Amino acid sequence: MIKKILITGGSGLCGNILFAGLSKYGYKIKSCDINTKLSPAAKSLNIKINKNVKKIDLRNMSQVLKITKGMDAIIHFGGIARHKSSEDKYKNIINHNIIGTYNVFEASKVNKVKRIIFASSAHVIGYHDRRKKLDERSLFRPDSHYAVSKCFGETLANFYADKFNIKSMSIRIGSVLPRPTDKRFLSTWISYRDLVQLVNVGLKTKKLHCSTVYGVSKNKRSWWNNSNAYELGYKPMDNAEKFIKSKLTFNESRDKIALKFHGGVFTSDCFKGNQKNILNKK
Ligand code: 15L
Repeated sequence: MIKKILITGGSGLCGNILFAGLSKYGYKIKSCDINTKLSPAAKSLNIKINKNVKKIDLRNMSQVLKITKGMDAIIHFGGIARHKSSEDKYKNIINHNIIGTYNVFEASKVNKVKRIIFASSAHVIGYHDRRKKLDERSLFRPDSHYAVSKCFGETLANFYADKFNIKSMSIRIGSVLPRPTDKRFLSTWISYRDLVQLVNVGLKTKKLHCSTVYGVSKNKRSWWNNSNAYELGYKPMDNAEKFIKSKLTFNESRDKIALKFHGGVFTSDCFKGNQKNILNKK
C-alpha cells in the first residue's frame, strides 16, 4: 500500500494543487523544491502555499537519496517548467530535467520506492498533425528542448519499470488551469480536481506497470484518446465545453504553424523547419 509520498516541484502550480488535493486521502506527504517560495505561475493563479516545502536540489544525488529514503511513491513534478512560448537555456533543461529526473529514478531504485508518477507533457507529441487524434502509443514528436527532456523521463520510466520493477505512470499533461481561458484549452485543459484524481489513480491502481496517459479532462474537443487512463480507473469530472460561452482568447489566431500541430505555439517558436515534411513523415 502507498502511504508515504514525496512530491518534487512542491512550490510549483501542480505541486501545490497535488499536495492540497492528495492530503485529503490520508497520505503522509512530503514536498521538496529547489525554491521554497511559490512559483510565479502558482502565484499568478492565487494558489495557497504549502509552507513545509523542503529545499532540495534534484541535481545533487546525495540530497535526492536522502529525501527519497522511506518513501513508497514519488510524484515527480520537479524541473524547469515552461509557461511561455520561448524556452529556457538547454543547459538548464539538461541539468534540472534530465539529470534531476535520472537522480529521482536511480535514488528510488536504491531506496526501494515502489512507484513514480512522472509529469510528462503533451508537448512530447507536439509536432503531430493536429487533425489526427492521438493516443498513448503515438510516437514522440517533441516540439522543444523542454519536450525532449520529457521524452527522456518517459523513456526512463519505462526502463526502470521493465528492469527494476518500479511502477510508473507518465502523465502527458495538457494545460492545468482553473478554467479554459483560450480556444486551444477547450481541447487541452485539465481541471485541478481531475489532475488530483488522475495522480491518485496512479498511486492506487493495481494494473500499473509503466503506463502513459494524457493529463486532460473529459473535453468534448480533446485531441487525445485517453482510454488507457480510463482503463486504469480515471473518471474525469470536468469538460472544457462547459466554458464555451465564456470569454476566450485566441492566441494562435495569426500563427499558421501553431495551428497545424498539437504543440501550438511551442512548435512555431524558433521554427526553421518544413511543415510539409513534418506532416508527410512516413
Ligand atoms: C506545458 O507543458 C506547460 O508546462 C504549460 O505551462 C502550458 O504551456 C501547457 O504545456 C500547454 O501547452 O498549454
